[in-house]
Amino acid sequence: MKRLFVLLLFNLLPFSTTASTASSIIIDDAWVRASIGNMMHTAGYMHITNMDSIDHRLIGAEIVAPHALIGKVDLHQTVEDSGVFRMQLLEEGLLIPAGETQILQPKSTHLMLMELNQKLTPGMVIKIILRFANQTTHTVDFQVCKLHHKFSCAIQP
Ligand SMILES: [Cu+2]
Repeated sequence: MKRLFVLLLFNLLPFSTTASTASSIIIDDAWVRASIGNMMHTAGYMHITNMDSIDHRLIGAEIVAPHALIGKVDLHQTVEDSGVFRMQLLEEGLLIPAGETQILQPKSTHLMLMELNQKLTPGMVIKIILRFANQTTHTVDFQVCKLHHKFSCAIQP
């Protein structure tokens, strides 16, 4: 029986090697800005580090928890156009070059949480699935924080 178990483990090894592609992406400082007033949209931020030797691309995200929270998530970038800040959809997703970190932060690249059915208040934790072009996913806990310049209340991993 013990021998069979060892054999099974060996059989599983090739799979775990494949799955390591997912862990080559490291997410830190994930937080979502608390809702302002009656706005039913807000933004999410994080640092995405690609430890891999090949580029990766974040192509989508969706809210998975809390269960009662409904909303749509897009990838946006903020661009300045003659002194006016506008948000643009990143239609081709966000490239995370090999060995580099992409920083999603206020007035820059962000996750846009829209059409929310409830307000997000400090202390809440929103679970979001990040989808990458190589078909791997990453489920990340985003701490809801008040907006504070260059500060996030995100839980350090
Ligand atoms: Cu936006």
